[in-house]
Amino acid sequence: ETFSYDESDPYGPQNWGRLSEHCDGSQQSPISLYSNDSLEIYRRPLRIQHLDTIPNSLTFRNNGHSFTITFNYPGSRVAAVSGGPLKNSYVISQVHWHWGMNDYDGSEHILDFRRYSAEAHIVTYNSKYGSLTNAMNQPKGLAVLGFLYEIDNSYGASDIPFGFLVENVIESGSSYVENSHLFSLRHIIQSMEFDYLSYKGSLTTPNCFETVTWIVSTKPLKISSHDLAQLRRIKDEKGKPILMNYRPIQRTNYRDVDKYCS
Ligand code: SG4
Ligand code: ZN
Repeated sequence: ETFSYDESDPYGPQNWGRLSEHCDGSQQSPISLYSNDSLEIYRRPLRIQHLDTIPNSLTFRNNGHSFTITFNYPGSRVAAVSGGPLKNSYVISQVHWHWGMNDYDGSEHILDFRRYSAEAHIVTYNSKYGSLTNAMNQPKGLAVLGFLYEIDNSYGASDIPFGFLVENVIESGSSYVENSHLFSLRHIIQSMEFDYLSYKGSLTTPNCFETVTWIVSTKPLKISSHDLAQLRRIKDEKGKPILMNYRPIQRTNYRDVDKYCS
């Protein structure tokens, strides 16, 4: 059986614990974040190595739950993140998005009482584990960079042309490899000058492993209603469009959330 986001489904979010006990753990994600409530404030920017390396190829995939782009970097020049809260170098593996039924919900994290229109997750793994699969269930195995989106319908404001990107992966399980470069991480990480909040949490889908250092930018990106609507075209295993794919807010359980300024 596979999970769903439908509260009335036997494998909906409140029952993900049936699929993996980790989903009932005490350090789950997403949570509500507050940009001015942090105990610790650090002046330690993230560093991203080889951000402008052109991947050998990009793999676009619809896994039935989200739209994912996996980066295949030339071996010696993988894009990697370090600094900030990270004690090691984390290799950038893929990016995917979460969205909602309408323009005013869709993000997984809530920032200052506000749910944003969508959220991009750049998934990275600790280089000492060699691969995403190996790192996923290991201590400090993953770091996920989260970027929130707000609606901006003014001409040219939207950062990503989702229409082109999703075109060939509308059906669940479909994927295709692209060698030209119509998408780059620069669309999301526009500059290293962003403030962010960081806390210890989990993957937001089963198996919900509690191995993720979350790094959530407090500066929202822009998306147009039209581009956002393109994400709702992709279909789940039942052939129905995925209208929303964000997990409900989890208990913070007194975890620390630290603030980082660049
Ligand atoms: C989405 O379903 C992605 O498509 C998954 O990516 C991802 O799993 C999952 O979300 C959970 O990631 O940043 N939201 S999250 O916590 O990255 C992983 C793939 O399946 C392991 C490749
Ligand atoms: Zn995600």
